Amino acid sequence: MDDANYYAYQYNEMGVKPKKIRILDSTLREGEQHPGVTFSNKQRIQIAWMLDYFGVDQIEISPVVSPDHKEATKTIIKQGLKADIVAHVRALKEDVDVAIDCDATWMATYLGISEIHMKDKLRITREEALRRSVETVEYAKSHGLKMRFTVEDGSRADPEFLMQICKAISDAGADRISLPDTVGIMRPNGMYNFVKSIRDEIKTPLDVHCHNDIGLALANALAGCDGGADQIHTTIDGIGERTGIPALAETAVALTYLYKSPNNFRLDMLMDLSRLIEQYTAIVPYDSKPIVGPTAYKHKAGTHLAAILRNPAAYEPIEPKVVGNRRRIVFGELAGKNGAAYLMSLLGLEQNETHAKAVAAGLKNLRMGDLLEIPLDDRLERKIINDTEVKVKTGK
Ligand code: HCA
Ligand code: CU
Repeated sequence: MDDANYYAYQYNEMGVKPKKIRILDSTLREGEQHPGVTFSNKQRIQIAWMLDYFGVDQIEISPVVSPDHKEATKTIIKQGLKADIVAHVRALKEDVDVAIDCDATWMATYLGISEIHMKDKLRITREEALRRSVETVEYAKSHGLKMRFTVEDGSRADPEFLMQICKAISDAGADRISLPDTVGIMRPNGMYNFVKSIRDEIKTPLDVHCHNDIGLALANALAGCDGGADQIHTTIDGIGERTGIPALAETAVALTYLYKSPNNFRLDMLMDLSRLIEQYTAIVPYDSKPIVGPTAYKHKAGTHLAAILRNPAAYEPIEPKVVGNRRRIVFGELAGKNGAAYLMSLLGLEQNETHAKAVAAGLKNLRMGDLLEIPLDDRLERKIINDTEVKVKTGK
């Protein structure tokens, strides 16, 4: 671990014991619910292989959406991947039958349990919701399936009813319970309290599924894990209904570096996974997207360039190559004397303090914004750092 981060990590670790937090990736289920996203079966299979190689613990796919999806689910299950393949279906016997027909060993089923979901969406009473939940779990368990039950819209459900349902499905043998913040309404402390309230009463392992409607999905999911959950739902690039759920890249990096969770993720695949989705969906990650966005490792201001040239950790939390990204520096109005000297050394020009200052002033006076962007590799960096150091320092 980088020394530069030492004190920050000390604050982070205060009172938070490292524990293993798993990832369920739902690119093939929640991700396909993103407007405009639909994969071919070949693409679904490739995504599953790559997610498995990356090291996620579970991969979720819905076999009930279309015959195509059912086919993809069957084929992916047959691949014998390390990750569990979780067939995601509604809380209905006929849907459980589809999972069984796919030869699933793991399935997940969901039922809305907030008043608005029961009254206006499903048109069922609490009693019916409770009965349907228990019956579905019992039915799946009687067929030897491992199963997760999702109390959909759980963060907006009456806490007493939520507890009653969770106890009932847990007693019926559910292997995991997913506590979702379906409309992304929680703040981190709220998510902590929500999960903790269930954790204190029920032993069943808990998932958190947090939507990003207000931009708090990952923060909430992590707070939920502090509250007792041990599995976070993600998708590649965070795609999903509306504004989606936590991005795999941010979640995996946060778990590895900030939470010290022992996962063995192949973090250097993160850029490639993002590119794969870009290629299959034409959804380009926005510029400043953490970890995989085009500017995640670009440095621009003169003061930043000067520091980056001596030690990149001055303005980077983790090295770009760790996540498959690349460091770039941007030359333009803000490049300053050090940036200019760097640029001159790249062009093979002789540099000294006066020339470097003149070039910096020239870049500023052009008023053309960013003129040039250069990707760096270790060798180039070392060479230029040394040259720039010597020449700018001595000013000769
Ligand atoms: C859905 C709802 C869901 C389920 C989450 C889960 C949600 O679109 O089917 O199964 O853990 O956000 O509540 O995605
Ligand atoms: Cu969701």
